[in-house]
Amino acid sequence: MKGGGFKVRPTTRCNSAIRRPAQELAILDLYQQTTINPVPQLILTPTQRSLRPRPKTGMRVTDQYCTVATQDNKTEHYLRHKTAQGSYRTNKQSTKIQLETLADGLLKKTSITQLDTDVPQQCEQKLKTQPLDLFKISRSSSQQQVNTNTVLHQQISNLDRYLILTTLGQGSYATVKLARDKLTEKLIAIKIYSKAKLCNQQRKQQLKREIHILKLLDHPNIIKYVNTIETQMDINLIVEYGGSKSLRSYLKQFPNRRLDEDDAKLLFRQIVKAVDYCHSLNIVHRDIKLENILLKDNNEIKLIDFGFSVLVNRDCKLGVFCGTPSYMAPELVNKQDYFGKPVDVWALGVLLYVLLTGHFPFKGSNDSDLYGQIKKGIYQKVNASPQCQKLISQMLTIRASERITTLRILQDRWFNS
Ligand code: PIT
Repeated sequence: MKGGGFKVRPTTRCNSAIRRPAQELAILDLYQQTTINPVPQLILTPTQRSLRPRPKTGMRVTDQYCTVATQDNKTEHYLRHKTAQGSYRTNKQSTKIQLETLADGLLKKTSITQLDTDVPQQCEQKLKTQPLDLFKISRSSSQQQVNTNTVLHQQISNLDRYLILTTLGQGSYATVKLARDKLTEKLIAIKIYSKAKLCNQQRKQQLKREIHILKLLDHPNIIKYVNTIETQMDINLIVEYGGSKSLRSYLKQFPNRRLDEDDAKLLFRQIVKAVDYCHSLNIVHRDIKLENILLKDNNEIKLIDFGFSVLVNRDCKLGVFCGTPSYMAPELVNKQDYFGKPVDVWALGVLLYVLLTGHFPFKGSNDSDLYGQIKKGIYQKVNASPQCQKLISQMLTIRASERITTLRILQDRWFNS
């Protein structure tokens, strides 16, 4: 690991070669059913962009596009312009839009032509009453059941809306960039997955799952999903900006890279609340670690990276061996099928231990050594209050069925003191 101190690189692993039980396959299939129509993304290639109406002097074209169902069951298309004065003008387009379904279910806009005419009063009225960022893509025109007087708004997902500022992080599959939303002026983070690296079906499926799960989450300590934009080369996952500092980099500024008990508790509480929220939705993160927790200057934490997260069924075990070795629970390193939630709780135990000591509870000079230590479950005592030590031991309990749950952690004495 960069910066030394830790014996084993806490990099994420996922071994799909390991048996995946039928149950997990069934869960994947279920996702596919619930995400048959992922929010369609309308993407313009450079050539198509040149076909977009040129803004008239003093006008700025926004990324706003809307489809209106008319009385006679036809569909009309409008493009919304923002004037220099900040008001909106909407022009009718004689738009021919072909939506092409890409292999991964996203939709791509392949042609657009334009003719300016007036907009029906009713449409203009609706456009005026809704703030721009409430507009959401609805359905692809090919799937649309056109109802009389229905207004379906579509936002042309265009990366031009964002001004890339800097790189926040670089991983093997993706790069995270900091950007500014030109419309809202807000900072956002864009995780850019290169399509070239998403070559196998499993990686694509994983990304789909990540996006699907992110969309379900709404918690103050979990990064919020904003949008997904597909371009020719990349899939851009846009999330709120949660700061540029991970808990790992935060710890580096302290002597021995550790916090005192009260400071650790303040952060740990927020992390447990985020994980408990996920578990209440039957979502298991599967890669809880210092690097996946962002910390803002106001000490607010945000859990990130749902790349290995999965929706679980209470009675079904999982079989995909993934996570980061130093944080892996014994049932994972034993390569047994496992229930997801206890695996997150074990990682929480490792995390609290690291916050308080500056080192991992289980170490080894290689993975196999490390796994041996994890299986034994013996770790050096933490220099903390007995209540805190007790909670750590309840999280680092070898038998998953006897391990404390997040719900119980929320009720714990040390946690609430
Ligand atoms: C930031 C700053 C940063 C990384 C991120 C956000 C990443 C966020 C993220 C990544 C995921 C995911 C959800 C959120 O599923 O350095 O503000 O893979």
